[in-house]
Amino acid sequence: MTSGSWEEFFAIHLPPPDFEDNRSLLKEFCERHEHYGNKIVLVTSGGTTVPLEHNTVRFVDNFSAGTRGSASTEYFLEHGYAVIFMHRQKSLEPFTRHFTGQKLLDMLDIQERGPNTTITVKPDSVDVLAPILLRYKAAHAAGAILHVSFTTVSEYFWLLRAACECLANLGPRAVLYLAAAVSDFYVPKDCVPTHKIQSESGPPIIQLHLVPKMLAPLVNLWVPTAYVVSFKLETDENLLVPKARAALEKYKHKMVVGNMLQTRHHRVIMVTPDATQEIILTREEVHAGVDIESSIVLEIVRAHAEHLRGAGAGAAAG
Ligand code: 9Z3
Repeated sequence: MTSGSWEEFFAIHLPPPDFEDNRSLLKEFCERHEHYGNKIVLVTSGGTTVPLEHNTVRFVDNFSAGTRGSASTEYFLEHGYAVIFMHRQKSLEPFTRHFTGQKLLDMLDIQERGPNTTITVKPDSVDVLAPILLRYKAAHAAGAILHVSFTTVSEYFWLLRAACECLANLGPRAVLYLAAAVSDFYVPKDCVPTHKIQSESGPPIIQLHLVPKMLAPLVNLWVPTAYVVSFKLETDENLLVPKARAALEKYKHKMVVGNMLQTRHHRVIMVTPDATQEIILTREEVHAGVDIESSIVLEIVRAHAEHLRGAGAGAAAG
């Protein structure tokens, strides 16, 4: 079965209620960084949902904790990029990702002396907290990061297109790092019931439709000169490189980062039109808490610099 067109998708699915607010934030952020001649990367992160009811009790979800996107954001900031962090609500975020669960509370001490309560960071936690807090404060003080969030696949597409419209003015200075796990399937709006599906009606038959491939208009129309990196998630090793290469040939963007669900935190394959490069963390590196994203981002920063030199040469020649 073929999917409808991307134009049809936007015609049928209305923008989310907070869309105009987010669009203004994106516009202001991009204009400011464009004015200062900065590079901007759009990092998408986390999984999209497909609601099965308008008043949603059940939904289909795509797996992603948001580790890839949130960690990569920190490394892009370190390399001097301004970052639009477009993430699934409640998935991992840069900086706070280091303190999930009870970690933050375990770093604190509390003393109650009469009416005065004092909370302090435990001395051995200061060394852990301080460098992260410094980087967090610096990024926010410089206005170098913008958070926007989505939940459903339709909200994701509305935000993605809006971000691209704002990034278009930056031309080759924009990078798109599409790490979010985006559903290939959805239930079109008209087929979604208003209320909770009732079990008394028997087992529901839910037909999923194919989501239009947004990478096509994104590369060809929305940000034609940006450096676009997509991610390919597979569970069958034999499909990984062929499917990454096929995506690159079909959409003609710059890079596909392939990863397997089971090994995604210590092995990726970066596929470009003329090379395939594997990054593997050693057991020791994994044990020492090295993020594979530092190497992925470093490679992309290098490739983007090359892209900019090419664009500069093109402009001079033109
Ligand atoms: C990825 O492959 C990401 O690397 C992960 C990161 C989702 C595996 P975590 O957030 O996981 O660290 O837990 N993202 C892209 C997945 C995706 O949906 N790709 C589509 C496809 O493969 C569209 S490009 O067809």
